[in-house]
Amino acid sequence: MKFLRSAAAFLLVIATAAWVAPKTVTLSVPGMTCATCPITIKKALVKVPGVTHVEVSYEALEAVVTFDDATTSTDALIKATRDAGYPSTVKLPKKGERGSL
Ligand SMILES: [Cu+2]
Repeated sequence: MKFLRSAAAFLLVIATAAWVAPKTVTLSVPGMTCATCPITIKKALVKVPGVTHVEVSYEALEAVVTFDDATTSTDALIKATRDAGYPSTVKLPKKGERGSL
């Protein structure tokens, strides 16, 4: 019954993944000056353990980061961009926008 056991282990992994709710935060990164800046910032953010998705926009001067709340924190993300040379702050959603805190 080796198959059943690995199937059970697989289901457990799925259940654990569902238990940990991913969190998405938008960081304002005003220090971007050219089209390659977002690449540098994205590289720095994906290196942070727990980060699952990074979207950096040069036009909007912001980084949208999805991460595992239990593994990392917004502070760690801000530190990562700062260490890469781009200080950032949490962008609070405007009133009426989706995902308000
Ligand atoms: Cu640049």
